[in-house]
Amino acid sequence: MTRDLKQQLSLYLVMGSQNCIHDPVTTLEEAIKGGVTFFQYREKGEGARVGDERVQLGLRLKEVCHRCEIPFIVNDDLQLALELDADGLHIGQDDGDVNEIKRKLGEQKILGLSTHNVEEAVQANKYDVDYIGVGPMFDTKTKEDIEEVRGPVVVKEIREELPDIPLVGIGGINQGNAEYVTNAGANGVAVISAISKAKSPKYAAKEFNK
Ligand code: TZP
Ligand code: MG
Repeated sequence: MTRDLKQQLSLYLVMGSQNCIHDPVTTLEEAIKGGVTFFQYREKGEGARVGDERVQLGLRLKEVCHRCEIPFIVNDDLQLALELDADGLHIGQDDGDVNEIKRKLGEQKILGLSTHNVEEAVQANKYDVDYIGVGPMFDTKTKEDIEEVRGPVVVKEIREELPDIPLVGIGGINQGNAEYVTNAGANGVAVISAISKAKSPKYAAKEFNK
C-alpha cells in the first residue's frame, strides 16, 4: 500500500450501513471503482449496527479496502480499530489524549483528528496526528451536532498557518462544491451522503474527479 497520504486523501468516503441506500459492501466496492481513495468506517447513530454485527461488517469493508489497495480507517473507537486491525483511526476533539491514542493505536498507523478552526489545527499539528479533517464546510443533514459553518475560508486560513499538513474538508460537500474546498488548499474532500446515498456510488465518485 502506498503511503503518500496527501494523494490518498483526495476522495475520502466516510460511511456506515446507516448512511447507505444500497448494501454497504457493494456501495464501497462501486465507490472505489469510481475513484474513492480513502475510507472511514463510521457505523454510528440511528440504525447503526452494534456489537458483533458492527465488527463483522467492518471486517468485510476492510477486506474490500485491502483488495482495492486503499486505507481502512475506523471512526472514534480505538478498541474497534485494534480489533479490526484497521490501518488507522479518526477521532474528534473530545475523544481523549491524542498522543496516547496514537501510541495505543500503533505509531505506524494513521491517526486523523477533526478540527474546526486555525487554533485547533495548530494544536493538532503539535500532536502525533497524520492528517486533519476540517469542517463543516457547508450545511449538512448527515451530522446533527455540527459546529458553525464557516466554509472553505477556514481551510484557507489553516493552509496559511500550516502549508504542509495533510488536510481534508468535510461537511455538505458534493460534486458541485468540492472545488471550492480544494481550491482553498485542501488535499481532498471527505464525503458521506454525496456517495453513500447516490443511485450509483460509482458514477457519483467519478463525478468528483472531473
Ligand atoms: N463531520 C463533520 S460534518 C460530517 C461529519 C462526519 C458529516 C458529513 O456528511 P455529508 O453527508 O458529506 O454532509
Ligand atoms: Mg468523534
